[in-house]
Amino acid sequence: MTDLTAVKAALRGQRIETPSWAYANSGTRFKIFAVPGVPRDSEEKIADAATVHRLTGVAPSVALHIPWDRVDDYAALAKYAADAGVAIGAINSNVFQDDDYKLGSVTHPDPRVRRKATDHLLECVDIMDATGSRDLKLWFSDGTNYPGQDSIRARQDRLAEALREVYDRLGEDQRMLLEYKLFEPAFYTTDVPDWGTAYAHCLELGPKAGVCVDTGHHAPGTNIEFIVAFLLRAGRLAAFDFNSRFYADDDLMVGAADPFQLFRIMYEVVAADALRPDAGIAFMLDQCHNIEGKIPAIIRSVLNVQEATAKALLVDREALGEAQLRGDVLGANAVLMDAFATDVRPLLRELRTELGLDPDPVAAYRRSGYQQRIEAERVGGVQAGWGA
Ligand code: PSV
Ligand code: MN
Repeated sequence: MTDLTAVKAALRGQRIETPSWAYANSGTRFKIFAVPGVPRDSEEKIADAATVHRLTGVAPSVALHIPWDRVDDYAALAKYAADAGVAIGAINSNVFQDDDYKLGSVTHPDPRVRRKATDHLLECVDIMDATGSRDLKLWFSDGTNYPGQDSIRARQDRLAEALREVYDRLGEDQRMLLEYKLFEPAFYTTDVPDWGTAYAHCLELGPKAGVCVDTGHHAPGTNIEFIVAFLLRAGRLAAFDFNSRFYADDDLMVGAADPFQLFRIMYEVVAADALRPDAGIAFMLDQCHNIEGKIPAIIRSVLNVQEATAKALLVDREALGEAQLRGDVLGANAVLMDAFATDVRPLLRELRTELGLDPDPVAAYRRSGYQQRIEAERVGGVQAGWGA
């Protein structure tokens, strides 16, 4: 039997970080649709993130992306966020949008470009010092498009050298999250293509380096929960970038494409007792809302993670363990599926009411008038965008 009070306590302590860029305009390489009310600067993105936290109660931090969130005074931005009710979370570096990075950033054959890219990563650590952020998230688009284009091995050496320099610059309580991605924009080799490569570099670097699992960055059919279980056992799972994919890196709302996969991932987290914030896993969203309302989509995503987590917490682990030991294949599977099939929405509504929140955060957002207000107020200026 699962203890419902313990399930609720775990859900109350859950923390999900939202990304500043998800509030901004985004799109595909074909078209970016401008949406009324979209933030024009980092403060407006933070205000939207604070709204999501106010309505959900479990999204108390917002990740920044540099240079999309470049400001003159980061301490002031952190103060603005704190006053709005959220903290600045991970600082995401960006070494993929400068003309110099056509052939790579930290793995570029030219040392001048490598220096420039590494300097940007070091600048991100300076920003973390000012915002009080714990995590530096690194994603490299580096790779090659054609066999023979560059030395695969030399690029690994260059990557290791840059990572070492940045790692050594980290403060005592700061961490490096190394994200991997199978392909895109590089179509032949990618320098950090998979969790194994990220894990090997983290091991070489030291305990402040951990892997970030972006759920959209795998080949179709990859068993992501296996990766999660392995990295948790090794103590090197540091973060998630949650989103959904049907085909490639679609960046759709988490839980939209495959809620069962999200449940299986969250079950591994729960089974490792890694849901607690002090377990050190950053649960972040990394999504783009190209055609749907951005703020309600982010609220929906937070609720989807909560629902998957509630189901994972409901797994009767004692019964599961017994069935596993008996070699009862169908019995063990049934225990897991029973939890997945449970409608946890009443439980979550009850929890929100206990927390003084509206039981239906999406409906509460629609009723709040916030969307109408930002559409009326945010006129003039340039809307923020993925790449702005
Ligand atoms: C790359 O596809 C990625 O997942 C990285 O996390 C980037 O920083 C982010 O997307 C930007 O949306
Ligand atoms: Mn990501």
